[in-house]
Amino acid sequence: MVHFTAEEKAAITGLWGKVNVEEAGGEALGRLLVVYQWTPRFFDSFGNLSSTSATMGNPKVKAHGKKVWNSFGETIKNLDNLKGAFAKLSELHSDKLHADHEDFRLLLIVLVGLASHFDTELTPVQAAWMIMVTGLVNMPAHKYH
Ligand code: HEG
Repeated sequence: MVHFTAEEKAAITGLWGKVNVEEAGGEALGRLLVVYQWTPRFFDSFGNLSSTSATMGNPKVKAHGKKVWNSFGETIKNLDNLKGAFAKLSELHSDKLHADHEDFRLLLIVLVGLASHFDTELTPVQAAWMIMVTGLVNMPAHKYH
């Protein structure tokens, strides 16, 4: 279990504070679905994901993206116990949804790209931070053998 110093925690929380969850959630999920073309199969119930514009404009994508990032933000409040904070979601994504843990990394990479887009002060170092933290998240990973 990784232990963060107070400074590291402040850096992570500060960085997350710059992410516009309202907009970035749907954008990031939309980009994941467009760019990584095996990912829409998880979202059969979301309706039309057949093109870039259909995916980016799909209200279910926007709503779900927001839900995902809100939940991620909640978890960032629990940096001392990431594993515990993700326990339930981990179960859902691995046991029920069978999401590939590589897809989490990809989702986070699109988010980091967006974070720079929304906040021009976000430096590459900060973005790297986000990847590192979120790399820990890899929710379902510990469930796979
Ligand atoms: Mg997941 C549902 C969070 C990555 C596929 N995801 C959910 C839910 C949350 C969540 C909070 C709702 C749970 C509920 O209703 O009880 N997801 C979440 C986070 C992250 C993530 C925090 C990454 C940081 N999800 C993720 C990835 C995939 C995926 C990478 C697949 C490529 N999630 C997925 C699906 C559902 C959820 C298919 C169910 C959607 C539905 O039908 O409502």
